[in-house]
Amino acid sequence: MKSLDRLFETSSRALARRTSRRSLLALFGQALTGAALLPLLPVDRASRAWAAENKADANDPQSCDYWKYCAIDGFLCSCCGGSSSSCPPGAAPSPISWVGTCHNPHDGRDYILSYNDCCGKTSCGNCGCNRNERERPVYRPSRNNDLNWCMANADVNYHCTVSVIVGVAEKK
Ligand code: ABN
Repeated sequence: MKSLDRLFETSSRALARRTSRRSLLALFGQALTGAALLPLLPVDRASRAWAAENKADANDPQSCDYWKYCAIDGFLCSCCGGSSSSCPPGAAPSPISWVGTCHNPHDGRDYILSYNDCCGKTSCGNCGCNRNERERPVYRPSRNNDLNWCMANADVNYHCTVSVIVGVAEKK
């Protein structure tokens, strides 16, 4: 143990002899600058590039990233025995709904979508999806997706949600 102590003592003394207070301060400054510049170093952006290139999910009606689902909140009917725009057998579409505007990456146009809840069966539970592009507070109910739109149906049980194109959004 003593030899270890001695080793540390001699190396510390040697370092102290070789190093002035000013150079220690300089070293400290360099370390600080290095730490500050660390976030500027190039990072692996491969995953982000992968996501940008693979817009496959924007094409998949069973994926929450499907382009028509930009303002949906609920279970995707396409994962519940229906499709992106039709209710599964045994469930009835709500006659009232909320609307959103989604960008279609395929033709570069913006579409107005009606999000109707499908009602009359218990909650589907598959592919829950909550996206809120341009969603408005609940006091603007037609632009809000946090409501059970089966409220006007004879059977108010919520099953899943569809998205139906109702028009093309005009650019001003
Ligand atoms: N519009 C979908 C939904 C249904 C029930 C409760 C909240 C949201």
